[in-house]
Amino acid sequence: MNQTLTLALSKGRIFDETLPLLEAAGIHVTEDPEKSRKLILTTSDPQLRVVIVRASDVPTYVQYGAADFGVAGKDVLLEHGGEGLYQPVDLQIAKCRMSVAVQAGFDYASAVRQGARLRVATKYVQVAREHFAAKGVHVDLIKLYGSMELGPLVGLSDAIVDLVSTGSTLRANHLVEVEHIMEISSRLVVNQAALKLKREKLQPIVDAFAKASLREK
Ligand code: PRT
Ligand code: MG
Repeated sequence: MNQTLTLALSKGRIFDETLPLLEAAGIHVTEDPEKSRKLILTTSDPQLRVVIVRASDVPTYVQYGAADFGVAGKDVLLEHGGEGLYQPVDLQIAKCRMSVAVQAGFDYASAVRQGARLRVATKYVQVAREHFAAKGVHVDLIKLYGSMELGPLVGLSDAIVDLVSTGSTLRANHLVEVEHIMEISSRLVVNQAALKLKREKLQPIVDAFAKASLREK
């Protein structure tokens, strides 16, 4: 069996924060995705290559076996559904939280108490739907693909569900966090067939990632 492995990563924080984990597994990525337009990167291991895809596409590449494994945020995995994916390790990287935010002046608590129907803009419709349903809050969800923070400022929505890390994006746009939905970190995702067929090559890397991620906690 061909033991060549493909790892799917997204540019930016996931790539940057996965590099130390790869180094811990003795693997060095020999090209920088910020400097090159290449979508397939070589590594110091001739049997391992890295493909650069959109963060939200990582689970899809791994699900279909176009990549054997990848790194994806819990936010992305919850929206994808995780079908066909084995998730052996919480890597404890790219950490943030998912929250509900509204414009500074908007009385969210009283709107909820009065049973108002709220318009909520978000990229995370699955998580948002479950969150508000569990609280018994009636919402109309508006699907966006980015810049959710703009929603309340231009009257598109009453609230947003978005990821927050330092809080500076919310502050810069006069928004305040009113509810904390969940903590987010990135997971290693592995194609289930690859795990069986390429275990000899894959397992040591999974183990090295697991060991290195314990230090991130
Ligand atoms: O950018 P693109 O549309 O291609 O995709 P993406 O936004 O999903 O990718 P990327 O690389 O930005 O994020 C990859 C993963 O990093 C996400 O899936 C999360 O699991 C994780 N992560 C960790 C974050 C953040 N922190 C984060 N702060 N993802 C996004 N943000 C954004 C947030 O949406 C908001 O716009 O940063 C802004 C808030 O940051 P603060 O520091 O101002 O609070
Ligand atoms: Mg982004």
